[in-house]
Amino acid sequence: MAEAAKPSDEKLLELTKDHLESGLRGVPVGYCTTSQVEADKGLFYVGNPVEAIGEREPEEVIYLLLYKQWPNPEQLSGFRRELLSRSDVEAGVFQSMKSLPRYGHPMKWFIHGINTLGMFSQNDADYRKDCIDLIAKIPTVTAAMFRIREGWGDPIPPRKDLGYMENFVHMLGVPGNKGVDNDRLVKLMRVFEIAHLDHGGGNLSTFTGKAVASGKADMYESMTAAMAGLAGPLHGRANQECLEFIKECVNTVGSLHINAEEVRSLIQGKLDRKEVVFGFGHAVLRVEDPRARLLRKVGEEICPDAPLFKMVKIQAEVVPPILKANPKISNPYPNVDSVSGALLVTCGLDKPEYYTTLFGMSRVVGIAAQIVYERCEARGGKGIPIMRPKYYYSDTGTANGEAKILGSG
Ligand code: CMX
Repeated sequence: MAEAAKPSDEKLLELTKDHLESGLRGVPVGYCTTSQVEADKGLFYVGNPVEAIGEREPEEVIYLLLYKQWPNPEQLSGFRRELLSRSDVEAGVFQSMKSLPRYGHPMKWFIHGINTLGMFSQNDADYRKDCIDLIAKIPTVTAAMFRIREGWGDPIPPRKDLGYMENFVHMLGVPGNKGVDNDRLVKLMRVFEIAHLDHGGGNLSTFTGKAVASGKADMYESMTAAMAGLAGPLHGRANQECLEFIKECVNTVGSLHINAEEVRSLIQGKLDRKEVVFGFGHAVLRVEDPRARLLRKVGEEICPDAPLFKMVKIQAEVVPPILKANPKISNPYPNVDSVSGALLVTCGLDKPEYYTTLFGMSRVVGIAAQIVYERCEARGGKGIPIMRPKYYYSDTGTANGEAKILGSG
């Protein structure tokens, strides 16, 4: 078990003017009961290092995040039945998707799907019930979004004999003429799902979802807001940008004989031109993201010789020493997005603009679990109050000017 950060009753943080306009970096605001990110170790789900549990059944890990303990065999099969029994989605959700413009970004479709799902739910603001409903239905909605937007055909209903990710791949029904091997996609999606389920309490999408829920917006409204947060290029959409970057590197050095020396000079050139080296660095971690290792392990199983994956592996070796030479870069190591896109392409999901929706499909779980805690369990069950941070009035329009403090609003 990881050593959890336990705040004492002592003063937690001396707030200074430097904390203003810093995106709340390092400002403690609450508790997260599902996961924690440790700068020198990585991500833990309820105390379990994600790298050690990345190949378990996705439903087991979802159960762990929801109930804070591993399920026994009966609990696991009961939970699976529960998810399956709630996995069907009203036809009206799909009908509404059919009217959306194909050129709209998939994240906008995904957000629309969650919002519409909320309209078809009983809307009784029962966070616990809506949490399980949303987790059960989100693979159905995501798969239908792919099929309708890509023109692959009508949505495929869930099968009651398949596991959570097996069902997703079944409902996706990626057309066979792309040479897709579904077993490989299943293997990848099981680990991808687990790797993206949760990431502590303070990441933008999670924090946004909880903030919106604090006004007692229901689970679907809160999740819609959370996913809009995830859609930004500095947050969830980084996985789309990372694949574009790897493709560009392969196109530049050629796919036949990817040579470490050429990759090294390509990366150095990018840094010299002040360009971003995608797939490297992290806002919190100061070591390699263990999820990158986890996904590279899957890559060794499903596509060891694919040029994009070879580029991922060479970059993991040659990029950190180059980035380390720049003292302002806090973390020179690979992050989770350095790998995932290259693997998805080799399994037939070759359009990077969809990758954030796959991230979202998984992250819905952690955010929903955290919303349940904040709405139904925190403060002895009362829930945390509506969020209302303080802002100082400034007529200079800049933090560099002296803020006029007019009292609380
Ligand atoms: N390439 C180029 N410059 C980088 C860099 C990288 N991979 N990582 C950090 N830097 C730069 C930052 O842009 C920043 O520059 P300025 O001072 O000019 O603004 C400086 O180094 C210091 O940054 P930092 O303290 O190391 O990192 P931040 O917390 O500011 O940013 C992150 C973190 C992830 C946005 C940044 O490392 C980055 O842009 N990485 C590449 C994009 C990427 O892979 N994103 C996926 C993140 C995955 C995840 O969050 O899980």
